[in-house]
Amino acid sequence: MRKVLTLCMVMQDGKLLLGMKKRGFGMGRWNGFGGKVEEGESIEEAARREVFEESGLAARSVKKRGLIRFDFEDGTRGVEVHIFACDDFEGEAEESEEMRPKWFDVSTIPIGKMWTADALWLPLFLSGKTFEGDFTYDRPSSSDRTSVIIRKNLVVTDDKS
Ligand code: 6OG
Repeated sequence: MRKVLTLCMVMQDGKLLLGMKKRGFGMGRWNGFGGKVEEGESIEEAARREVFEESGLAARSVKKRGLIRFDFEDGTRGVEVHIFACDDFEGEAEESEEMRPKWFDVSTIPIGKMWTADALWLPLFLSGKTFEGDFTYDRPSSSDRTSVIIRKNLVVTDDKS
């Protein structure tokens, strides 16, 4: 079974809060905040809990924006990442054991130091769309090596334009 994970992109005044992952899966990359859904909690509750644990921000509400399944050709177990937006929160972002948070202008997002597929779905996210996709990477990213996309599929699920 795939691991079910959350990923929450926190936005305020046109800026995006990212965290530099200090340990574990995706270490050395900037990313949104999130982690595993625990037993007895909904995916949305997990998203809010992880934002608080990793950034210190108390999310009053989050909105579901995307679902992406990631697989790895090297045999690393695949993950199902539920992507949320949050612009309704309290507190100031603070460094945690797992993440060093920083606000970025949308024009200076460090896309070269994020997971490779983020360059494809983040523009959809930033333009307010919802989306679903499947990506296969060769293997997980590390601080000095970016994952390579072997297969990809990404669709907008609410195109009202
Ligand atoms: P922990 O294992 O540290 O949670 N995550 C990914 N994020 C992006 N942008 N791309 C991926 O492609 C990802 N795979 C996992 C989900 C891991 C955190 O990293 C996210 C979680 O927020 C493979 O608890």
